[in-house]
Amino acid sequence: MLDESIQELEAGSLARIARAQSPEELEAVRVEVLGRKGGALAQVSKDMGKLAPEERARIGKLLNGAKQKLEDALAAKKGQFDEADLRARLDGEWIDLTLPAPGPRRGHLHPITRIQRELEDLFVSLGFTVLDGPEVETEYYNFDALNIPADHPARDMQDTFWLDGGNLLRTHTSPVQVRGMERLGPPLRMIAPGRAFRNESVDASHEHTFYQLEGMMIDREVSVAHLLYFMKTLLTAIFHREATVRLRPGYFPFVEPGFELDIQCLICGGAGCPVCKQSGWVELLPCGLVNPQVLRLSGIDPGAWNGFAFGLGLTRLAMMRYAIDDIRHLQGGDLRFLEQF
Ligand code: FA5
Repeated sequence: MLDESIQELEAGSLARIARAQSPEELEAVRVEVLGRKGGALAQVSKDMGKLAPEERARIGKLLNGAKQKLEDALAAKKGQFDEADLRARLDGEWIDLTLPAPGPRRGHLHPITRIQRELEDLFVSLGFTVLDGPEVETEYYNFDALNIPADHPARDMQDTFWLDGGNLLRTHTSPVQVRGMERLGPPLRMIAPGRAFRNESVDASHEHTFYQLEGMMIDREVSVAHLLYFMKTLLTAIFHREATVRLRPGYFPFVEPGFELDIQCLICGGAGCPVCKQSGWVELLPCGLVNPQVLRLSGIDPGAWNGFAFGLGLTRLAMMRYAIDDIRHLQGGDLRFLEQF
């Protein structure tokens, strides 16, 4: 009886070991058959006490033999699993050291920087110099030298971030005109791209920090025709087609006459949207002939020289060029937005 159950158990277990598909399955067989408590072989050996001594020795031998065979079979099978596992890892973790390394991720230029560089190239090709000026300005350069004295109502047109000590964050790029006139003198052809800051509430077309591109030309006989020629050249270069513009009288103390050059809103095609405040037109390019008083304040004789100046809204230009319907996207830092350019 006992002989038979031991042989059956051995043969059945060896077959299960051979069939096992995973180390976990193998371990389950081991516990079931060889487990010290409750294992099938342990159950069999319990009955040995009832046997006669010679019979007990014979069955004991048989049991030990079966146990040894099963342990050997388990170890061999486990070895197979370990080897397969190692092979899979070696395959998976193999590195080809001769492959070229992945290069660094390339960035790209911000849409405003792209337009700024295009305009710089254009104006340099027309004989203009690119100037830079400080973002923290004195009251003199931001206002007084531009014919906006302290009691002038035009100061209220641009809400100013004042700093401790009386300096300010420049409200426009026009102070660089003054620095250019002082440093280089006439004749002068200069542009000054850069940031401007205004303490005003932010909406779809207004930011507290935005980009302008200032331009100025001083020569012997500069006229409104020169001004219009350069403005049209500028807009055609940016939009690669003739943009629809309109010219209105505009008031700035530093130009006389002054104009507002508006562009028909390219977001809505002139039908009206939040960017153009439903008017169909976007203020883009205030300009005019330089007020003789501004020349005089910078030491230039208005009897001998005159000129034009303009203050292009570079951020708004980028919005028109790329059909961006909210100015806040441009400096929001959201990569999903920026990666489109
Ligand atoms: C000026 O800043 C004058 N310095 C421009 C100028 C220069 C006139 C030289 C004549 C001669 P204005 O405040 O209109 O003007 O601003 C110029 C342009 O900057 C606007 O047409 C607009 O495109 C842009 N701009 C003004 N405020 C904001 C703002 N908060 N957010 C974005 N763009 C703005």
